[in-house]
Amino acid sequence: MREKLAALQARALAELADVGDLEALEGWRIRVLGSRGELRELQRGLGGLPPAERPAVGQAFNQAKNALEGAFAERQAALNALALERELAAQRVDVTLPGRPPSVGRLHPTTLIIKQITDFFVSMGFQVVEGPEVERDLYNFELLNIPQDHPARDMWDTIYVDPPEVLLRTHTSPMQARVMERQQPPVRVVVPGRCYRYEAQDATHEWMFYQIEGLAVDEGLTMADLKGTLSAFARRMFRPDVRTRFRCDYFPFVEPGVDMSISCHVCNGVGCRVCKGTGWIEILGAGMVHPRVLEMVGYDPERYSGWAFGMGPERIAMLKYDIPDIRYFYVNDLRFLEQFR
Ligand code: FA5
Repeated sequence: MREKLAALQARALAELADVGDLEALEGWRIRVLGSRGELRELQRGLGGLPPAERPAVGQAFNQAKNALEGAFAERQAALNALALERELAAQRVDVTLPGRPPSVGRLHPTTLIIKQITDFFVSMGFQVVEGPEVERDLYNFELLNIPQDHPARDMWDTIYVDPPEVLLRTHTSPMQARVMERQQPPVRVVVPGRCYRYEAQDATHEWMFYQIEGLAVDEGLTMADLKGTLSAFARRMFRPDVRTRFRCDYFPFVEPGVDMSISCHVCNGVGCRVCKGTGWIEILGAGMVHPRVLEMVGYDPERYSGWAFGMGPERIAMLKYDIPDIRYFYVNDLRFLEQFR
């Protein structure tokens, strides 16, 4: 029995020395030290020995078991260290690689252009105010001198939320009445915000777009203030030598009403594809606030006069940055958006 035990121990230790990985080591443990392993098998023979020999042989078994377990633990520690070393080598970080820059957010081109436009008017003493996109017919039409059944309502293809009173504002002009009814002149505000129209999309029309409204009311304001301020705006926004042209236009809430064009930035007024051969590009609608509008908010039109304008910032950005299609603004294509900061 002792010889068998010594032989088992010697063979098992030799095998252990050859074990090369943790999986093989576990196999060795089960085969040699497991509950049905070789050592246990041999130990079962103890019962057949004369009682006098049993204690000494039993002790020899314990020594062999301790020696094998000790050798196993040592080998296991060595193999664990080896495995860790291999893993670290495989996952080595190359500290010389260039870092990955964190992606930084940027302003949307509409936000950028609105900021540029409102910054100009703020520098001229205007305040920036905002108003509701879901609006009442009263403010979107009635108080702007566009009564029910007035044919001018056809100028705005309206999306109704709860007809006939609640709608999505078709322009930012409703804020004219909202501002005037809560303050006395002098008034100088610009109102950027989203507008909605039930219309087909094309390269220059969206069903959701922004407008910036402007309104100035005080004693003694004239068309000269309107022209001077808006021409200064055009020079700041486009080029110092840009020319402006005002022509008659109709909006029920202004009298007289005008549209303002700027000299074409591509051909400088000579006539080209961009300005359709006219040399001019229309950028906004404006006019002197209609006396009826002043009256309806409780201002005395004999004492006060005002001027107002409305422009589309996307259309301004399209001109300024040579963007061929308004639909690029709201499809969230990063290739487009990443060009602005
Ligand atoms: C108006 O909406 C008037 N409220 C402007 C105004 C205000 C006139 C104050 C007088 C006094 P109009 O419908 O022309 O006017 O729109 C003004 C600007 O909004 C246009 O010049 C254009 O730049 C922009 N706009 C209008 N419809 C769209 C659309 N579907 N998509 C993109 N921009 C648009």
